Amino acid sequence: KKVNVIGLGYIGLPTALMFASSGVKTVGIDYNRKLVETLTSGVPTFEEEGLEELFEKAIKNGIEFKSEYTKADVYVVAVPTPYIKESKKIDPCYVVAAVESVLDVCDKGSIICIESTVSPGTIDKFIRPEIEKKGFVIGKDVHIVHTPERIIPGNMIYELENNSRTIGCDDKEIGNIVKDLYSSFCKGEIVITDIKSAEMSKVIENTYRDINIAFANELTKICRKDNMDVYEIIKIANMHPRVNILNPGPGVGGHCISVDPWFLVGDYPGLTNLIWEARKINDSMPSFVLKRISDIMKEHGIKDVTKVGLYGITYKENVDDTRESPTLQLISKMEENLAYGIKSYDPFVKENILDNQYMDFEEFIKDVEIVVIMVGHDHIKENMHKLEGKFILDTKNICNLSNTYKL
Ligand code: SAJ
Repeated sequence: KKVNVIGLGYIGLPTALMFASSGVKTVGIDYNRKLVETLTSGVPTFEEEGLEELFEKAIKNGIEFKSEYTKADVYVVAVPTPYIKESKKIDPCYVVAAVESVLDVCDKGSIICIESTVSPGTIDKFIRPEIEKKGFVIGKDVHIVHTPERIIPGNMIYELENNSRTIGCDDKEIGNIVKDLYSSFCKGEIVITDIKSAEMSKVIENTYRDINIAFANELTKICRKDNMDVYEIIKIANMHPRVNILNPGPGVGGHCISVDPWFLVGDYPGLTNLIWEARKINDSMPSFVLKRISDIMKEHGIKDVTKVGLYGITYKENVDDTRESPTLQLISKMEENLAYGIKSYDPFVKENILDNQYMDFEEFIKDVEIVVIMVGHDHIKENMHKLEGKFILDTKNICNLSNTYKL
């Protein structure tokens, strides 16, 4: 089988490389010509454990990168699915555009796999009508399948190979063809279901995690009020055989967990109070951190916020993705309220995206009195001793130095 993977971002690229490395004839397609050029020149476009080795193998196996759609047996669509801020509903424009472009080139009987996360019912509401409008009969001229992914940035390559997967389809036979294709690299169990159940299960997986993080964050607020150590309390509670509370933190970032629950809120208003409340709690955490910073400044008579430095700009540890990151949310809150000049540094962020962002760790440390650990990169764990003598607000519970404040 020949596969085209459309959208070469955080999900599409490793997936395309995985297909190619496993011997599937693969073309990666992205409308961003510059990205295609970079990939064609043999350079991966983001940092991820094991990605370079996989890239080399895929190139040896003849993977191609293009901006134009080409003919294939199976098209895997992995483009972003943002949500509309006002209505909280999904904006399927990129998926729809990709499917339309596939229809312009594909042969009869081609299979289109939507790998992008979509809200339950999106394929029925937005994709099917688009295909039919173009005169195609679904199930005959073209087949539509949902193949949501579950890989976690930071451990993507391992999880691509080892996670179980879901295939949502109208027709079991087509489901089995897609299952065989993914089995070229996926060793996990592959379950076949209907399309809407596959859409729903993907979205609720991320919603489940969001709600559980919100619980940990709410506990943090409760414990802070009475000056109790939330980490100690969670550690003890988690000794119960059926309790597993997640880690509190400065907020929930990334393009998945902070976005997908909104799909449910948008589509099921009145039925999603818990989900909405969890989103609000997680979104309130950057302001909670800001309040902690201001308390610490007051305690030590520090008036100048340029003495404060945020360590970590990405949405989580050891990745270079800054989408929806708590640090960016915190800074935007400061700008709204205080127009402050808070400093920042991140070893993974090589471009200057913020005012007062440092490119050099040592200089950053030299210039600040309060360091706020926003992200637990391995880099800071290895350099923790360099924070000796500073006040530290540790939102990740990774620092043992004196003068450390917890969340
Ligand atoms: N976070 C906490 N406390 C925790 C765990 C995470 O505050 O205990 C924060 C992180 O710091 C980060 C955010 O939540 O800001 C999300 O990070 P994450 O590591 O939980 O998840 P993602 O967004 O990197 O990947 C998720 C995963 N989904 C689930 O674990 C249910 C991944 O498996 C999905 O494939 C991915 O979303 C996706 O693409 O949908």
